[in-house]
Amino acid sequence: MAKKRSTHPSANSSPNAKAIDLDQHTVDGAGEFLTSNQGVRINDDHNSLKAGDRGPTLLEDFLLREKITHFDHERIPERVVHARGSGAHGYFELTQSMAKYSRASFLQEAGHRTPVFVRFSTVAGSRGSSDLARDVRGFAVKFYTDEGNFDLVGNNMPVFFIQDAMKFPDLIHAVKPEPHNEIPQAASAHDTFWDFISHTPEAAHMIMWVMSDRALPRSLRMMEGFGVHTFRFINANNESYFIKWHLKPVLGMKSVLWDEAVRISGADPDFHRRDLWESIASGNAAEWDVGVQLIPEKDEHKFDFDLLDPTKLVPEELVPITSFGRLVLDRNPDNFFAEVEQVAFHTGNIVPGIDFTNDPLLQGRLFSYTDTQLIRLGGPNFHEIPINRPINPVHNNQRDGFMRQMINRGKTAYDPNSLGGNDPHQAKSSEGGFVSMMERIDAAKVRARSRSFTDHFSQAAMFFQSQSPIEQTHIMNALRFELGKCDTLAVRERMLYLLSQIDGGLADDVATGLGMHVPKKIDGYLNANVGADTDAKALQPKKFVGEAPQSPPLSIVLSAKPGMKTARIAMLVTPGFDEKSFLVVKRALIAAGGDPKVIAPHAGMVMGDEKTEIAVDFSLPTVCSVLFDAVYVAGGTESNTILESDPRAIEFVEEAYRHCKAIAATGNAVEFLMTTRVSKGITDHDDAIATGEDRTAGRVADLFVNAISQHRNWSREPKLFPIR
Ligand code: HDE
Repeated sequence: MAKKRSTHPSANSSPNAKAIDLDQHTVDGAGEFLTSNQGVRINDDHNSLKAGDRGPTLLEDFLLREKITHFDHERIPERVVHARGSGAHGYFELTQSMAKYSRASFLQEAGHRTPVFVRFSTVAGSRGSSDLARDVRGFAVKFYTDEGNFDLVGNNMPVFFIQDAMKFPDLIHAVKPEPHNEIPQAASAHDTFWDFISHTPEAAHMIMWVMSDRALPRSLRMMEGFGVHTFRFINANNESYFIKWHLKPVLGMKSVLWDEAVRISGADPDFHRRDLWESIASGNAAEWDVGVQLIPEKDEHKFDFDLLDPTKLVPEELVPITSFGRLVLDRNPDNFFAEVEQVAFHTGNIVPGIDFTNDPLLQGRLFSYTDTQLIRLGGPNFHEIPINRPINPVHNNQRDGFMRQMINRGKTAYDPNSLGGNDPHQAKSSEGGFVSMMERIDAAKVRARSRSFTDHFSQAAMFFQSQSPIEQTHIMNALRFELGKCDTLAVRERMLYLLSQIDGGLADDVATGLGMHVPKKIDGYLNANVGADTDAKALQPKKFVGEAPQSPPLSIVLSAKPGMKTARIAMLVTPGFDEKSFLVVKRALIAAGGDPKVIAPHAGMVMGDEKTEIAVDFSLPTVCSVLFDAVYVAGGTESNTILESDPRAIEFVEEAYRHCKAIAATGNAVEFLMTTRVSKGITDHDDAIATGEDRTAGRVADLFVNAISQHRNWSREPKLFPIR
């Protein structure tokens, strides 16, 4: 059983602390006898105890009862939100001391490493739902610091739908499957969600984010993370700075198209989970630059929005990000349930040097997370589950409860005491004792929303207008899709009106897709989130007029980082493939950091023109091109005739073309491409299509690598799908 926590290998502040060590809790059973939970060796695990081999089973069969009882209790309630998740271990390395701003021990010495566990998630779907839902992604980081656990329970979008925790159950009930028929799963495209949103203009900014490509990440390793709320850093002199957390993926941000997302959901609903798992297993750690926007206390009111309003972001043009560390995920969990399912995050898990603000959404979260773990993990001792334990020792007078693991010695479980020497005892702040920031509050007790929270459209407009034209089109198409799935006309109408308050052009374009007109006014008020005695009229947001300031970091396309590290490339081969050109392309892809996979009409081995056999990674019927970033078709003696007669091969390349991916072909595979819709791209000299003779494979490979490094050729999309 568990050693004393103080001997935990990660508990020292060694800069080499790699990841939280759960080894002391892991077993693999290799070479061991099968036993009961009481340690009794089992002789027959296949047959129950019966009165005769054709007779009734006996109640005394303690082995059968134990096995079945445990099985019957295998499920715990899934998370109410963020049920679908994936996790990984790693570390946070401080690259620059933040001692000037925070006294947190893990932020003092550059080079210091803190073990972390991260859980990514979607929000709306159930545990078994697809990874590719159009949704916000949770990005929750548990830092096992040597002063206790600090949890950054963030998202991949920097703002939220609502401003006050009181609205959270309404929001979630609206987005979850409708209660009468439990439809649809993991989707916001239905009446109740948009009905709620159409009455909730404070969601306008977040809606722009959720309808954007940010909601469809290519990989969990390629999305940003944000703390969302404004938090505080507190330094050793008790000076406070407002902070906004930012995590920027080293691989850059990348997304998929909605059409791909829909297909991936069928072809591989574990697409993100698998991608994270496989990349870590193959030695490619996922990495983010970690930083904060720092705002001195005196600047609290210098913005034209309220720092406490979680529907607002602080544009990087106003406050640049101070980057100070690396978050690296380099180890897969040993057991999904024990780690990813049982990990319990809590916004209230903070350490000295970090503090909260009065953001009313954050304040509500401070209640919710413990409460939810109590029902989910079944009692008050969930902090003792290995993945949730801090790496430094825990001593207090809390006792007993379901599943208590700690065996406390001595007879005192109260404070103050003299019988136990009054230990454990309090720590002075100079000894690391946590002291809340002394914030002066002098106010009337009210149930109200601050007037400084009523501008709902300026930042929504800023986000929309900061997108590249292609991303704006994706937002428009997303809204056409989502509202097109709403059965109730009044919901669509109110949404069109709400969109017209953000951007008239966007509202008109969405309306065209719905075969409707944007209404000039709607019945009742737009903002229905007011108390019964409140004057609703005074709380209606003002339409955004004019041009919004541009913020390029808000756009994935405008802030793209070229590169193809870990890109997955399909190499389509047929028997008799041209080995030389195949190898030239394959080597170039690997040299550029790509991950090529061989795909052939059948599984097993495939022989090239020089009689070398290579292993097939996937047969054509088991995959489709949405699972890859790019496609290369190898030439060969018969490649064109074999592929031309295979509808799956045709679909494979045409789909990649439709999704603006890089495509390459050598030798007579080019003839094959010319028989498909890709021929249009070849004749149009599309930048992301590289073709040539087998002997020019080197040049083809260079062009191909360059095209994959751009991720997508977005200029192809308007040619294929002109807006109507
Ligand atoms: Fe959460 N949220 N949340 N949330 N949240 C949960 O806690 C809640 C909010 C976020 O991988 C729950 O353990 C309330 C914002 C993540 O385990 C629950 C409010 C942000 C995760 C809960 C919010 C988040 C959760 C469900 C409004 C982005 C997954 C199960 C006041 C900054 C953590 C659980 C994981 C999970 C409540 C709003 C992020 C019910 C009441 C804003 C990443 O406690």
